[in-house]
Formats: sequence, C-alpha cells, structure tokens
Amino acid sequence: MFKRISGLVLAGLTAMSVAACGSGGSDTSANTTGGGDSTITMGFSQVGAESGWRTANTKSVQDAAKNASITLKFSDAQQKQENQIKAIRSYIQQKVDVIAFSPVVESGWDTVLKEAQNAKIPVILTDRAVDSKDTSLYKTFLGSDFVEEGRKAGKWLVEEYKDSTDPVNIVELQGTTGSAPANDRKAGFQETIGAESKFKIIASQTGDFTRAKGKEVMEAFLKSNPDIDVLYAHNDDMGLGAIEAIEGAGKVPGKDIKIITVDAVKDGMQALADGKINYIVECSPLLGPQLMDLAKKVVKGEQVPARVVTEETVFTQEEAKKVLSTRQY
Ligand code: GZL
Repeated sequence: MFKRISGLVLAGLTAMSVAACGSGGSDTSANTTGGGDSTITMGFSQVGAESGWRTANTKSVQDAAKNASITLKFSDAQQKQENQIKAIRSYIQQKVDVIAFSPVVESGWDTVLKEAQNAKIPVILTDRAVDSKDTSLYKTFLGSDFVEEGRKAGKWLVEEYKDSTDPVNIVELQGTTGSAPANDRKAGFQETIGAESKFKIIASQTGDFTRAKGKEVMEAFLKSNPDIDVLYAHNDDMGLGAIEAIEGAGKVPGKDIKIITVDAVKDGMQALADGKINYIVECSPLLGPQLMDLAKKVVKGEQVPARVVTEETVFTQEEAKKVLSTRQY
C-alpha cells in the first residue's frame, strides 16, 4: 500500500517497432519508424489479455507510445510470471532505454529487477505493484489505490444495508491469486465491512479476473450456498460471468443477489445501467499517456514521484445510464 500522490499527464509523438524479445508470451508491435537516435525505446511486459480492462489498458499504452514518439516493444505474458521475467530479460539484452511492466503477482521480482538495475535500465511499475523491500529497483509506481477501491465497495454495502439488522451473506470472487489488486481489494473491503457483524463473507475464491472462471466459481457458490445476498467481484468480467450463473440458477442479478464490481469497463457499465449490477468502483486502464510522460522524465534522469495514483470515481445505476455513451473504454 502506498501513500497518495496525485497523478499527472501528457505526451507528444511516437513510433512502434517489431518486438524482438525472447520466447514467453506473445510479442506484438507494429513497425513504423519514429524519430532519429533520440527516440526512446521502451520494453513493455503486459500481464495478458484476461479482461476488458486489460484490453483497454493495452490499447492505451500502445496509442500513447505512438503519440509520444516512443518506440514500443510489447509482450503479452498470458498471465504467467515466468513469461514476464523472460520478456524483461530480453529487453535488458536488447538494451532498451526503459522497461515498464504490470506485475501479474506481487512477489518474485527482485532478481530480474536487480539485473535491470545492474544494466542501468530504469524500470517503471504500471497498474500493479510488487512487494520488493528494495524500492530502488524501480523509479515509480503508476496505478490505482486498490485498497481504496475495496473500501469504496465496502462503504456502498454498509450504506445499502444501514437500516437492516439481518445477516448479509456475501460471496467474493477474488482476482488473480497473489496479485496486488486481489490482495488489496480484499483488504479494503474487509476493513470497511468488518466493523459490522451482520456482514458475513460465506465464500471467497479466485476467479482469476476472467468471465469464464467467474461464472464457474459462482455456479459452485450457488450450489453450496442457498442464501447468497451479495456478490463482491474484484472486476467487472468476473461479475459478468457470475451474472450468467445467477440467471442460470433462476435468480435475478441485481435484485435476488446484489452485485458490486470494480473496473467500469463498457460491458460492466451496461450491466449496471440494465440493473444487473448495483454498484461499480472505477479502476481506470487509461494509464498510457501518464506512463509515457514518466518514461521521458526517467530516461532524462529527472526526478519523478515514487507513487502516482490514478484519479477514479464510482458509479450507481443512475449514473451509469447518464455516462454510458461517453465512456472511453
Ligand atoms: C487493476 C488491474 C486488474 C483489473 C482487472 O488495475 O490490474 O486486472 O481490475 C484486470 O480487470 O484483469
């Protein structure tokens, strides 16, 4: 968990090149020439393509690289840490100017980050954090405050049930095991509801941030728990999969079982506007411009904040109806 420092902004013009990084995951980049020798080359290791959020985040990074005159080498780790480590090592061998990545899990990065440090290649964490004790291993962490996102979800639930003393049975679909958003969204939610004994988390399991797994785990929850009042899903995609399971069980999502999710991607906001989800905590994937701005500063050796927190909000069903047509992702 980091202290809050408010975030920032912009960037200029770019190009992308063919990613030559090693095996492990899929490497994709368009090849257009950027500026001369002064063009910055960034090696970016992405978690995967597990959710609507991730797809939007990838597009934001790739578009921002193009607009900021940064040559982007991009790899998709298919949600495997070993693929990210291979990609980072490949970027080190290619002597890129800066490495950025979204660590799929919090632990196990010190060795490869030390290799980047020894190669004098600065590293930027984006989206997710690592639990390395040595914070000199990266220049900055740009991303959401996931604990706060969990607190926001919990606060809505406390308010929603403030006039009731009956037990409230909650099931929780956790994000990827060991990931910062899963750990912190769980902690923030528990911190907020824990003060009231009527709230009981009767089942909690990972759905790995995917629709398919969210549906599968919710089906199991429904089979073993006849009296579920609330679902807290750590992202929209798992919530959308759970909606399929809830409807398959003959129950009405948003009414028989209230649903809180995190992200606010288009499909989630549509379900919110349709009344199938009750509340969404926004987690913005549009980190690309801020990332490129930070990369330029870091490559120039300028000081950057150790922590840059993205600005984000929350949505009720009424608010979703108003903003749906204007959403960027
Ligand atoms: C959060 C991000 C999470 C999203 C999920 O910043 O890491 O990963 O909430 C995504 O949708 O899969």
